[in-house]
Amino acid sequence: MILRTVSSSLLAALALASAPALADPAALYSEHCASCHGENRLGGTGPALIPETLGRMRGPAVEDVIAHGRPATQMPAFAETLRAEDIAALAAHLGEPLAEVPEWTEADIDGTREMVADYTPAAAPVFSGDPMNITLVVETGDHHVSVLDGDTFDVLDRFATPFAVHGGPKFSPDGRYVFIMSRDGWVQKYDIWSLREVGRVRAGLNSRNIAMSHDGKWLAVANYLPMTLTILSTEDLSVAKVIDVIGRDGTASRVSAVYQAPERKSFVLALKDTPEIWEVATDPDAGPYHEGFVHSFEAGMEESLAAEQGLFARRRIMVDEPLDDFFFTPDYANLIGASRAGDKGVVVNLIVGRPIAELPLPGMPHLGSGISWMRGGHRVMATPHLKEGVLSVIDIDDWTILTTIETEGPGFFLRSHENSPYVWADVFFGPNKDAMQIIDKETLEIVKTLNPAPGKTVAHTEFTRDGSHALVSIWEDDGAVIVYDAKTFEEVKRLPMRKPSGKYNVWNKITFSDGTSH
Ligand code: DHE
Repeated sequence: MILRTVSSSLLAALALASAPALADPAALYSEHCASCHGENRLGGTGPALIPETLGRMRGPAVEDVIAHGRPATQMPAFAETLRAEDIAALAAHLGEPLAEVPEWTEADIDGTREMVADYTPAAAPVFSGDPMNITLVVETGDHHVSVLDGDTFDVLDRFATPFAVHGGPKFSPDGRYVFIMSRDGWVQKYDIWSLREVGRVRAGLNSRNIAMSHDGKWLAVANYLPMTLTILSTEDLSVAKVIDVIGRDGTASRVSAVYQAPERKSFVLALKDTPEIWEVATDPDAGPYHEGFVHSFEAGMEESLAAEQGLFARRRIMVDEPLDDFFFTPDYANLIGASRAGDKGVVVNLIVGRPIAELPLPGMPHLGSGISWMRGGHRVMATPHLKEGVLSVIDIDDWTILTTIETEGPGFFLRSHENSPYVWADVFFGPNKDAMQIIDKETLEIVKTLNPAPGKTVAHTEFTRDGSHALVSIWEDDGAVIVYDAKTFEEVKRLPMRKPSGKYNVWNKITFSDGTSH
């Protein structure tokens, strides 16, 4: 008996001694990952493997991707090559922030610029449909965009995008070109008339979204890494300017998002780490940024504005705390930003350059998805909340909350169209994620709940140019875009797609349609 115990513990000790030690994750990275993802983890043929990118992606966990690869990509499966504990250590290593914040200068950006050599712009659209009724579908399942004819719903083209596209693609004001951004900071230019990619450039290392200038000449890219705003020429994607984002008190800040304010001929920036909103002029004749000067700045602060004039002049609007996720009123005179605590909306008037009202909006309002319309002679806006199953409806003439509409769960996106009497609201989070709820814009009552794919995530609506049809995503890898008759709510067509996320109609976007978030 004793003999048996001794021998089994001896065996265990021997087994432990002979087990290979846990490999160094950095060495594993260099051996197995660096050739595609870069020695510095900032990406190469594969995406960047840094927490800023990985932590924000929906999809299988990092360990799962290392073990099983990603279908239809170059990412191989390592389950046969690496032990489970090494995979776990490697995944943990990728979750660690980089030891040093890398530089990403104008020259670095320009070094990544690739214009497609054999691209020549078509003289007219190469398809017979209405170029203003094209709808783009971002398919995040395999990183592609499908180009849909908005009348026939035929797929005219399906092209590969950089890895992990996020936010709305932005169209040139004439609707011909579209710019698409990935979380890795790549910006891709695509010619809708020619159905061809024009080129791409890496404007940041980890980016949030992009905005188009009022005249279509400049594209701004909001970056987390490095903490900059990159402004590109839309013509050839060359760098026009890289602005370091540093608050008045010297704090460097990530840019949460950049928005286009065409009425004001400017970009508006939400800053993550400093209590300021920036406005950057896209008007070459912008005077010194002095509107509302006396209201927004204390005596003695004038010098910071004096030099700021002309193209890309910068104005600081001081607020009490960092705000992000902006909703803009259609005249771009006011924005509503969400506070970090996610319990209120702060209304900032861009003319006088200071907060003018506060709205109690608990449950993390998702103001960026807000849309507005006219109701009973008043302009109202509605916003979903990421943590509460309600939509808040706000009278934006007097900044009061008109009502809250209870939905089947917290939602992400809202959409309508000026020709539609309804708002379409998804219920992205929670057990009822398969529902799409339709709300009457006058009575503010839910009139219909659609369940096109029970148990699957149903999200994000876009309308056709005339508002006659609504397109809804089944947000799954073997998903679909469902085309509905927007009046009868009957399904007209189901187009199989790989995890379709956002959909963007050229006309609705370039005309800043009432039913779309800007
Ligand atoms: Fe988004 C738009 C921020 C998570 C899909 N998202 C936006 C915009 C911002 C934003 C600022 C407006 C940019 C624009 O269109 O110019 N998103 C954030 C976040 O801060 C958040 C909550 C956390 C993060 O990961 O960054 C976040 N977003 C997500 C997702 O998890 C989604 C569902 C899946 C994904 O692709 O990452 C997602 N966001 C989208 C989509 C839009 C978007 C599809 C464009 C909507 C539109 O109709 O314009």
